Amino acid sequence: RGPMQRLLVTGGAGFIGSAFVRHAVAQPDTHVTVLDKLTYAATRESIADLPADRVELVVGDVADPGAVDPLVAAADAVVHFAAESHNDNSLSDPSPFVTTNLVGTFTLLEAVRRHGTRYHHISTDEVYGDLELDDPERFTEHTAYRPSSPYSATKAGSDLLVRAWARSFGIPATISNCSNNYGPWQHVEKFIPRQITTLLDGGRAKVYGTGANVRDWIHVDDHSSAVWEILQRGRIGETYLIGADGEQDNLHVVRMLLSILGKGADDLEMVTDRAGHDLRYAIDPTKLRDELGWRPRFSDLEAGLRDTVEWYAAHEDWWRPAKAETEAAYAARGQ
Ligand code: NAD
Ligand code: TDX
Repeated sequence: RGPMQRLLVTGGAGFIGSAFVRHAVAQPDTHVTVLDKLTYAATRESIADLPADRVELVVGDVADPGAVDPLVAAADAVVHFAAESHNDNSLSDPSPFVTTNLVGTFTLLEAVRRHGTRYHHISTDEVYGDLELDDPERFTEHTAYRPSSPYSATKAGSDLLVRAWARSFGIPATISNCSNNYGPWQHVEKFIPRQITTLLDGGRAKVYGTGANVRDWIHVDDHSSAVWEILQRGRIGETYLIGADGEQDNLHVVRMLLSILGKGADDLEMVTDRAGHDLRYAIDPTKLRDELGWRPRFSDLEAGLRDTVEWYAAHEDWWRPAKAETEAAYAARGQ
């Protein structure tokens, strides 16, 4: 066995970052330091049960060079998940998106440049804008950037910073752009947890617009395994798209949740649409599959949703405190 691999995982107390930390710690000879600001979106509990000699939490801001530099210096690799992640929030107040997603990434890249550290950048398919419903093409590594929202524009900008730092300064970087994640520990502001918890509370599902918008769903554990493969075996300088052939329109997802929860097919309401709402995302994951042999474990969305519904039903103590405030913000916007 080689020496312990020391990972710095930013945003490792968030939904996807914490799933990746749990995945990484399950691999031999890996030590993880999490750098997380513990915003409203973080949950310490999601990584609290992991062995203390394998995981350390440092509370701090990725946009703070004083916090970032020594941690990057001590790491063999950085995996950068930390971000402001919710589109609707970026429409109400874009400011923290610019600071965290752009200045935060810049701060990490400068530290990576000083220390020559391996860097993996976590991004989203939203950087490519949206597709028509009947477009036979899906997003690939060659699709042009065309972000729509303040959130996706800051993610697109952060990807471009990584590409420029790789080309101009030769930092050893990879990027992944993943589709919509679902699974345990996702904040109740997001689509699937919002519907599950509203329905558990006896309310009606809230569908933006007509519900025709399509998202390409992937289980968060499949995202983690893909990032792990790219980190270990991806080619430096490359971008990989991560997706699991999970396209569904929002109305269909809501109807699956209604059926799983034993509700009527019409226990839903159409609410005010999101401004600039992207119509469809779809990932072509061919490169990731062919080059790295990665395959998703969760290929049945309905089965994955069943597990997720069960998880939320069993973890009300966790989501309950955030629910009322989140719904109040939605209600103020007619959503
Ligand atoms: P999340 O909002 O659940 O978690 C974000 C985490 O980052 C939180 O723990 C938060 O405290 C931390 N954070 C925020 N600002 C910080 C700062 N300035 N310094 C340090 N930590 C900070 O987000 P998520 O859904 O887990 O998304 C994680 C990453 O994956 C993001 O980069 C996001 O763009 C990307 N992504 C998300 C999805 C999705 O479906 N959720 C899909 C593709 C890509
Ligand atoms: O109540 C709702 N009703 C509804 O119809 C909410 C919260 C959302 N929606 C719709 C909007 C989208 O079409 O559901 C879809 C999914 O919405 P979100 O969960 O807000 O996700 P999305 O905007 O697609 O972005 C997500 O995937 C890409 C993540 O939040 C991003 O971080 C990631 O980059």
